[in-house]
Amino acid sequence: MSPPSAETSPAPVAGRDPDELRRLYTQMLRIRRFEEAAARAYTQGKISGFLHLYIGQEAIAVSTAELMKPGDRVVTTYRDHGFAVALGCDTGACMAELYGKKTGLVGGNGGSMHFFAKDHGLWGGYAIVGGHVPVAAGHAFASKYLGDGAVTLCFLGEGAMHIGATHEGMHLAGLWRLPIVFVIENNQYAMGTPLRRQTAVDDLTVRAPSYRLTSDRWVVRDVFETRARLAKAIDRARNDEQPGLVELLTYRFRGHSMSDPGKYRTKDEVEQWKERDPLFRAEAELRGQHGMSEEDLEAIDETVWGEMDDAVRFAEQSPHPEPEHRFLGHLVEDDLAAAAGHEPVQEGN
Ligand SMILES: Cc1ncc(C[n+]2csc(CCOP(=O)(O)OP(=O)(O)O)c2C)c(N)n1
Repeated sequence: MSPPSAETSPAPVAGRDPDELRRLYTQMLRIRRFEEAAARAYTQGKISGFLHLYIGQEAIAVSTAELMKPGDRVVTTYRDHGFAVALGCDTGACMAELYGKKTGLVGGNGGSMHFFAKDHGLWGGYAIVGGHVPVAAGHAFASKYLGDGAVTLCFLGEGAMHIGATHEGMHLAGLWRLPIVFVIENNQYAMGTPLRRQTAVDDLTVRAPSYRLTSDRWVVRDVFETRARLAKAIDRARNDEQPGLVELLTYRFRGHSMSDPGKYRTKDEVEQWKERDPLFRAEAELRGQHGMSEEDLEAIDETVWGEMDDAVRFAEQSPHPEPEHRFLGHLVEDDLAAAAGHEPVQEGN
């Protein structure tokens, strides 16, 4: 696949605060190492079910977390771990969720695809492609109705742009001028299907005007640039009644899920995208422009790995939930639960 047409000249590095870059780099690295630790546990048979990794897309979740104000909401897909980590969820609880343990983010009831932490602004990972888009529009409608000033950020893969529910959600957001930004994480493939075999257009933001959404589109190579451009879309949605559609050209370096070896792409293509990898570029900038030593970079990595080792240990030592715990947080009528001999459903997180 040739480089996307939205490729622009290299991002400027002058005047960038090295301490800030180091902080953003560390956040991206925390997501990558979390995902690598999860992949290892999965390969060892300690995690079951589906596991979709966010490796390559970290700059998007990190930029988002930087921009969110209290009350703002993220509604996303099953590729949700990166958002939880970026939004400040405890990595032990995240890992325990993957292990299906009682100490997990949602008590082990959700698993990889259904992370949820409303206190951190994460209003769900959703497994049905496009199904969460009207849900996100509903969140934004609630904000507008209540006048709470919050913005909803709805993340979707490019594959979700070919789903009816997606367009129903965008349509209402545009009609009702809802405080929402739809962010397409175009990682080039929906499972093994490349974009050119999914849709007749290259640029997915061509659909924005038909819903009266503002739009922007760029290659995610730089965390500062991504943060700055996302900030504009969020600001317009929050303050000017201008909902937006943003297409972010990115790449997942692993397969669709752990069961996909990703053989449908060439080594050259992967190498091209590795050069754009925001994590790799941030590290190169820290080393090259800001004179950070190998020892300092290694020290950051060791600290991050230490956190992930602790998270894995926590998950492994945590108890499995009792069978009746599986009813918690589910939409089950209390009397049905009672008939089945269980406690009424508690308000869960
Ligand atoms: C409605 C629906 N159809 C099919 C699936 C199976 N499925 C799971 S992920 C996926 C691909 C989605 O690709 P994309 O939206 O580009 O997101 P990505 O996985 O690349 O992040 C499909 C078809 C599903 N979960 N939901």
